[in-house]
Amino acid sequence: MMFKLPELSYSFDGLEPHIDAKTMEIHYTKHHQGYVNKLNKAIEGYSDLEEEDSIEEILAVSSSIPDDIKTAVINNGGGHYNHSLFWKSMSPDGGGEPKGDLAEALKEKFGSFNDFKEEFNNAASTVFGSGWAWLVFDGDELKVVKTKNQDNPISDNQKPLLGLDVWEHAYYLKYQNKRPDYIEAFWNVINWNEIEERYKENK
Ligand code: MN3
Repeated sequence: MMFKLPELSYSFDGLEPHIDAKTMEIHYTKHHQGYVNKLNKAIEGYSDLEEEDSIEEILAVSSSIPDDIKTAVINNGGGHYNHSLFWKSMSPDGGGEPKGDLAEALKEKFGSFNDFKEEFNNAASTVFGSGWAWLVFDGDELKVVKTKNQDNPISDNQKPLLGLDVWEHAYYLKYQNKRPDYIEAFWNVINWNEIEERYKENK
């Protein structure tokens, strides 16, 4: 199969003023599309990989990726996976706090929603250079972790529930060097319904 850009469920200006339309447009049509194109090019002719149903399956067993294309597949496949999850993690109706089981689990693990938010913000603001901050399941434990570049928790046998892109391309047009302002804005658009679903599916 050829990998494709997933459809967005909102318009480029749907997350304004928190995520600006120009950043969304470039991020989706140039950066994410670029990862998809390079991923497809990398696996061309590698029939085992071309026949995989999902990028998750490829990333989960990265030891089986041929050495000559491993870096390209991890970088661009990770880029494709991470951004696909990121777009779905945001919504024009987002923000607020999670409900139900996820809310309880966050409280149990971190003390309170605000304590979780503080730990996540700390991870996001201390990624050196380009990378991501995540809320993941590690076994049956919730954890905040960070990854470099387009690395993904799946490759560490963790299940990502929420991820924040802190590459400069994700915020520089609007926030310039002020990454903490972008991180704070993200909380206004988090699609907790989606994260709660992911929590239930992976629990
Ligand atoms: Mn990005």
